[in-house]
Parts: sequence; C-alpha cells; structure tokens
Amino acid sequence: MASTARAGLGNRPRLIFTRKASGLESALRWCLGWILMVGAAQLWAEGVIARESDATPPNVIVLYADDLGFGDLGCYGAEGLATPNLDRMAAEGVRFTNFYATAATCTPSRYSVLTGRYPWRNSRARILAGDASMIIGRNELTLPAALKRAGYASAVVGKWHIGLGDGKIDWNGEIRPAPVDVGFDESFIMAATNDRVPCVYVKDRRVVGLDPADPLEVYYGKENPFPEVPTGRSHLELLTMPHSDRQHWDTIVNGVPRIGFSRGGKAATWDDETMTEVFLAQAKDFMTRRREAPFFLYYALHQPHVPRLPSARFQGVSAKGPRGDVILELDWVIGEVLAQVNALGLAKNTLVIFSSDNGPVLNDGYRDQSAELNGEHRPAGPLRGGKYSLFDGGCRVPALVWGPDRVKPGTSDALLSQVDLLASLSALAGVELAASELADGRRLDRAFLGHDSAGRDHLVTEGFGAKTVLRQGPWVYLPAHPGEPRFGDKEIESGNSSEIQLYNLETDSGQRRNVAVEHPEKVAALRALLEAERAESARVRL
Ligand SMILES: [Ca+2]
Repeated sequence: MASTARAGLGNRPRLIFTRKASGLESALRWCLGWILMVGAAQLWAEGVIARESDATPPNVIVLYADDLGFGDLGCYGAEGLATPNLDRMAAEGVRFTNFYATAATCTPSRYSVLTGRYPWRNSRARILAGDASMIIGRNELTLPAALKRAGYASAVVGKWHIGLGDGKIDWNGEIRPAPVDVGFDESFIMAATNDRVPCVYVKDRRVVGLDPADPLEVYYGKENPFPEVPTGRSHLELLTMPHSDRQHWDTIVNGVPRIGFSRGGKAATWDDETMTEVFLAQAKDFMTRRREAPFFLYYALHQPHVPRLPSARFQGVSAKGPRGDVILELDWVIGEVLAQVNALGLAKNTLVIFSSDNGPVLNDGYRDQSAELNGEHRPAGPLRGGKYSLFDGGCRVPALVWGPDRVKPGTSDALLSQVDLLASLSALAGVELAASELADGRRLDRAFLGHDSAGRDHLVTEGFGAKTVLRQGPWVYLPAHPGEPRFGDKEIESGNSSEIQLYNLETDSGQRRNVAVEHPEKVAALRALLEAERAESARVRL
C-alpha cells in the first residue's frame, strides 16, 4: 500500500533527531535526513530495498492453470514430466494436498476465485460460450475490488471465460462490462478459451490489433452463418489438428477447428504458438510498472487446455505428446514469473499462489495424440475421475503458496477451497469485509501460509451440470445424481449414479469402496449439511 510504504520510509530519518541540537546542526541533519530519505525512496522505487514484510500488504500473484491434474507435477508424484520450477516453488513454499477448485469445469471455478461464491448459487455460472455475457453480479464484491481497498493495483492476464458485455457484443467497439468494470485496473485476456472463437486478444475494452476495414463477427449457434468461412465440418483438408467430437468443428483458425463461428478480424487473430510469450510479456510488464505499490496479478494460463500448441522450443520435448509439452511450457512460465519477482527485488513481500481450475483430461475434442502418448502417467495421481467428474479428480487440484518470509514451508493437509481466496487474501491485505461480502469464503489466511493446519470443516464442489458433492473431514458424500457413468469418448468417470455414494478418503483415496450402506448415520448427517448449504440464499443480481 502506497500510504504504508511512505509511512515506513518516513520513520527512518526520525532516528537522527535524538538530542537537542544547534540551529546549524539541525539544518545539516535535516538535509542529511532528507538526502537519506530521497535516496531510500529511489532505492525503493528501483526495488533494491525490499518492502517490510509484515508491515506492508504483500503483492499477490495468482497463477491459475487450466485443466492441470492433481498428479501432473513432479512435486505431486508425476514421473517422466520434469516440472523443476513448480517443484522448487513447492520446496520453498507450502504444498497443499486437500485443496479444491469449486468446480470440475472452467467457468464455475473461475467465478468462485474472483467472487468467493459457490458457482451453483449463480444460474449462469456454467461453461460459457465465447460471446456470453458477464456473469459476475453487479452486487458482487470481487477479489481485485476487495484488494483495491488496501491500495492494490490489479490486472488480469490470460484466460477470462467469465463472460463479457451484456447481451450481444460488438467486437469492433468498446466492450462493457469487461474485467476493468469488475475491479481490475487493467486486463489483457482471451475472451473465453483457446478452443473457442473469437481467437483474438482483448485489452481492457477493445480487441487488440483490429483493422476497422475488416470487422470481427462472432456467432454461436448450430449452423454456420458465414458460408465463405471454412469449418471443420466442411474442410477437413485444411485442418492441422483434427477434431474428435462434434463440438470442436466450427470455424477453422490457424488450421484448428474451434467451437463457434467467426469471420473477419484477420489482423487481430492470435497465433497459438506465441500465446504463451504474449501473455508472459504482459504479466512481466504489469509487475514492473506497478512494483512500487502492492499489486494483485491474476495470471490465468491457458495450459494444458486444448488445443495444445506450445511454442516451438517445447514442441515434442516431453515425450508424452502435446499435453506433456504444454505442461513443461507452463512450468517454464512459472520459472519466468518467479525470476521476475526476484529481479524486481519483490521476493520478500510477494505471495505467489499456484493452482488449477479443475482436474485433468487427455482427449478433450482434438486428435492430438495426448492419450496415446501419455504412457503410464496418471494426470489425476491416485484420485478417481478428472475434469467434469464428481469424483475427487475433478476438483482436487495442485496448490502451492510461495512467499519467503511469509509462509511456513512444508506440506499441508488443511482442507481448503479456492472459494476462500477472496476472504483470506483480503485478511492478509488488512481489508475488513462485511459478512455479506465474504459470500461463501472463510478467512483462512494462516492456513494458506502454512502456519495453521486447520482449514475448513467442510466444502462443496460441483461436477459437470452443477451437480454438487460434499466433503467433510475424510468423508465425501455424493447424492444420487442420475446420468451416464462416463463422459463419452473422454474416458473419464462422471460419478453419476442412481445410488448414494459415500467414501472415506483416509482409507480409500481412490474412492473405490462405497460405504454408504455401512454408515447410514453419516450419510444422513452429510445430506443435511449439504442441503443446509444449498438452502442458504444468495441473490446475485445480473
Ligand atoms: Ca479448465
């Protein structure tokens, strides 16, 4: 916080005035004090002097991976995938083993990170189309808005996928609401996902690099409204990455069929293979420009989501196909971010939080050989299920918190949810929140820093379709959720069943033994707890 920083520096010269002095002495000392103060301020500005770790709110960087599983990192037991930067972050920080995204899919989890609210309380928090409206309610506090109360500057870089605009978006004009209307000072994003149109970057309110003579149009519907634009359905010969389902077969961009139709905006179209470097440059630039005041950077990486198209230096490097390659690329990005924190002299007062929005998937719409080349690697580690699933592999994700002088390094089994980030980071920043602003979040800042192993008593997660699950202690309760037991060709168990399921993770981390019949009293208690959670009102005004 700028005001705290000034107060801290202002204290230093006062140490010089310890006894009554003559007029000349006083003047000289005043000058000396002033010179020291100015010099210190300069060093401060240059990042040479680290901020006082306890007196100043920490910079916060949230690094959020896309579809990275509980077993995908070396520090979580992955073999054959070298993730040295994330492993170092784990060794120097806190590594969590019971840390949950609120949902097994993108949009709902991201909504919770920014609002502290469970996604099933907002009927529009579902996997969004690329032209969907903003789903953050006008009456909702967001994480950047909360931190702004403590003087934080904030930016979002990377994948947004929480909706833009209010109704039909004119991609050639100003987009409102945008991230800068829900608490961020600046933003450089993709609107939705890398497998959805529009395939352009949006900076603050505008598409980057758009030629007014070639307007961009986007359409989500069953049939292609732009007959001159080739699609995956009509032009298989143009594909460099063939689709494997009937969702990823619309407009072809860079040889890749996407979800949704678009035309125009050619000059603004992104290059998938330089996307990593484009976003990283934006993140570094923000940190550099804003290093003098506390900042919050929400850096939502697109890896290892499909289409997996790493930069040239990572292509074919992992021996596990494109998914392995982009995980190595992701790890490199983390190393670059940590190096930037160190280079700016901010290591002592910066918290870096790494996690993922949901569990893993190998085949998610493209024939990219990720399943075939995966070998023995288990992306969800010992957990059952993956992306979309009601089982633990859907929402239990890697989570690391790094911050020298702030965290107590080690492994923590504390039960935590990403829904707690808003409340906990606000507490760390010294921001008092009203009870209503906490939404579903808990102030668990000590647990996030590894100083306290007590996390939540219980939490709720959701699988595909907003079907909810309750975890309390070692117990996981899945109500009867009728539906297919597997997600089509994705080879992921859904968790759907006409029977109630109860698992004890202490003795059965892979959720193989349903003990609901043996523990009717536990089932009844957990059902009541889940129903009570769901009954709590939450009026999100959209
Ligand atoms: Ca995701």
